[in-house]
Amino acid sequence: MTPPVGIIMGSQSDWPTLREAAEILDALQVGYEARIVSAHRTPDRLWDYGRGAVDRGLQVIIAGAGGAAHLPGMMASKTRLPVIGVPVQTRALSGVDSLYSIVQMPKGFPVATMAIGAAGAANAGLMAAGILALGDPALAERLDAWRRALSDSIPEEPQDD
Ligand code: RP5
Repeated sequence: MTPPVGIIMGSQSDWPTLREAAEILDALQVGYEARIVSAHRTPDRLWDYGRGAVDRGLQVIIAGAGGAAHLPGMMASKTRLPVIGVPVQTRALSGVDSLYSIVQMPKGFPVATMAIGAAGAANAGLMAAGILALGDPALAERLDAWRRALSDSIPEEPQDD
């Protein structure tokens, strides 16, 4: 059975970043699949994934890539499902290249672009959960509880080291 969230990434080297999204989804008991789908190295796989996404029952796609990061935008061109883009941090340009590649989509094909790196990937998981929670009251409650726990973990006063 197809889970609601597809996590796709351009390379195995992106997984340590995208795993942050997976861990959030695990914590919120949201099902996902993780796949390597490269815009440049496996374009046919990208096409097939995008073409079949709706019919397979996916509801949200998280797409992470680094450098010339065309994966999220190309996926948005192939499916009407919401695509959440995660710019992976790169060595050469620190992920600014990834961010610019993902965020500057032309009118008509949006990608919801997160922050660079691990925080962006975690937020992609939360964004996907928030979208799914619109039609899933039990998930909405779990997401509210997750947010309350985060707030409760923040001390009111700073501590000395
Ligand atoms: C992109 O190229 C991937 O998303 C990755 O972030 C970057 C480098 O890939 P590898 O050379 O590590 O496979 O397509």
